[in-house]
Amino acid sequence: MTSIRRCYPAVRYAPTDSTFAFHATLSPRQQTDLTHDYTKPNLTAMPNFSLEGKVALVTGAAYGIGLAIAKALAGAGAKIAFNCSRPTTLQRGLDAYRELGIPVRGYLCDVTDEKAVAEMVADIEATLGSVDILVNNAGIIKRIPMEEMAAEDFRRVVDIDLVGPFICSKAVIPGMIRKGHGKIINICSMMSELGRETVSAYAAAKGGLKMLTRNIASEYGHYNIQCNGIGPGYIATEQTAPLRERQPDGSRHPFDSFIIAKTPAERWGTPADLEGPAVFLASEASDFVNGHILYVDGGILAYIGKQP
Ligand code: NAP
Ligand code: GCO
Repeated sequence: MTSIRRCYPAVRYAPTDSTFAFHATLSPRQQTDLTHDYTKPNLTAMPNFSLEGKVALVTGAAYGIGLAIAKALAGAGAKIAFNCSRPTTLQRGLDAYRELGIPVRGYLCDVTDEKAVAEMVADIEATLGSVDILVNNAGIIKRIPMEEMAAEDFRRVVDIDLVGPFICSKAVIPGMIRKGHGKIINICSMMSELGRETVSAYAAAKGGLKMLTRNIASEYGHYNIQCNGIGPGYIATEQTAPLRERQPDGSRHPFDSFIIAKTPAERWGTPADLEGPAVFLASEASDFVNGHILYVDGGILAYIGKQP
């Protein structure tokens, strides 16, 4: 009991007269937060991971990481909307959700088009309800040595991977403020922390996305909006397929072997590896986690690398 008490500031666990006097000076939401009596821990209770009744928009969720995250949020009870920028991809996504038995609203909407994003969010509000959870997942990469890269290519990557999350977040934040809560999850990258050859634009965008995450948390935390990032390690999707292509002699791609050696888990991640972290960051269980980047990388960032 003593150790539980030590974990919380005094006003949170001591239901004394002075505590109630302190409540009176706080907003209704803060008062509600303080009603929990930490002197009586319910050892059988789980934190609330349920997303029952929540509305989630996952951008670029026709396949790959976005689809896996949307599936997990649906499994936890959320109603799902997704978008992508190409008609063939939209159809592919709609087919995938139908096969999974997940009701979904799919939109053809480029995340860089501010007007289209605003219209999509308005339609989601009118049909499913206002967005409680936004996952900024849509993204592209161009692997081009920097001295050969056209500024136009650099701008396109930054536009989709960084300006897109700004536009989508901006579109849902007013509804979250009205509702009194909201969760924004930005899909970052190893390249939010590390650089490597050929990915200058992607690294610049994903590094920027990490800081956009912290800034949204800072600017809107007092509205009970949590904005966190997930930083996937190397995940086997179509985006990374060229890095895993078998060599003509059937052996592994050198980059594939490099990643296995760089990852303490000694494997590539799968989209499913991101499901639990996404549900956690979308749920009440993470209500005091804000501006954090949760790296889901099999240990890459912790590891100095295999000794020769
Ligand atoms: P993916 O397989 O290439 O899927 C990307 C999705 O984004 C597609 O549905 C795509 O559909 C959509 N998209 C692309 N441009 C868009 C735009 N302008 N507007 C709307 N949607 C757009 O990628 P992934 O590997 O699943 O990665 C998903 C996210 O995780 C990306 O942000 C990526 O950078 C990040 N990430 C991936 C890895 C990895 O190892 N795979 C690791 C770290 C982070 P359309 O083409 O139809 O638009
Ligand atoms: C690359 C990769 C990466 C990953 C991912 C790592 O070319 O290095 O595509 O950037 O996709 O973002 O976390």
